[in-house]
Amino acid sequence: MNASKLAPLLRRAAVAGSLALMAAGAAVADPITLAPQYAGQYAAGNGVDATFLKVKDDWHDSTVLWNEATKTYGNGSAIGGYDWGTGLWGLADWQTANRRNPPTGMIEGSWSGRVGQISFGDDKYNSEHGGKWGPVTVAPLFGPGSTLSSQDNWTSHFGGYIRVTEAGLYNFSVLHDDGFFFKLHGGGNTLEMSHDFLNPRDRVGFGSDLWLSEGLYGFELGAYERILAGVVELAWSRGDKNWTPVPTEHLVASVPEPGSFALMAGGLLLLAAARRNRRNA
Ligand SMILES: [Ca+2]
Ligand SMILES: [Ca+2]
Repeated sequence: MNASKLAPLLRRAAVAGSLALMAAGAAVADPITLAPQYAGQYAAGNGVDATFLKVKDDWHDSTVLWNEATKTYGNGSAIGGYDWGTGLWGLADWQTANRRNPPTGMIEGSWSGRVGQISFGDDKYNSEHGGKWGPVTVAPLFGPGSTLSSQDNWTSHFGGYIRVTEAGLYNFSVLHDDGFFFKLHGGGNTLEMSHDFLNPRDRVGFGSDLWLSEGLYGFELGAYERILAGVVELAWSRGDKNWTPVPTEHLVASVPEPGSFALMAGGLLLLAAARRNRRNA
């Protein structure tokens, strides 16, 4: 088998991750049972924490590998070494941008905050592909008043918990352009799927449905787009491949702790004291 035939197979394996490998050979994959990280009924969430980064379009230090002879990703030499190799090309570059201290000169702008359902993109996605794949919210980076140089070369990062209130079959998918990784934590296990490098936009889900029960499941989602249209959307289905974005009330930023109300009340008291001081000043 030559490299060009092998590459799509490898890519498919990477997309579906270990789940597809476990299901190989089975006509219909059995559901995978995943216990929650925190069992029980939890109050509705108000979204999760997110960070969006705008990488400079002329950033020229990609460590994604490219084989010029076979025209394939994943081996060869770093794309940042080629004249044409500016911007983001894959998960390795996502990791570089999202380091605690990204390289000087890489990041042009950023936005961090709480978001509701995870369904974001750029103007080009909405105008050219929103009709087919569904319209999304324009990423906060590119909101009104944005002075960024373009809506290309941007990353997103979301983390928190998915709140399940009814036991049953579920699956998760990520609509992406150009790439992503998704991790789901429960019962001491982590399920992961990813789509590295540059890809035509697509929605990718786990190869098997998951049997989930009431509670909170930790998750992390990272995505990036290089040029033209960009999108990231986390959706779920109830065992029927009927995808809808995970609703905001099922996205929880942090596990409620006993005594959190007392902490909040303490915070309010401090705020009140600060206001009083200001008035006296
Ligand atoms: Ca774009
Ligand atoms: Ca794109």
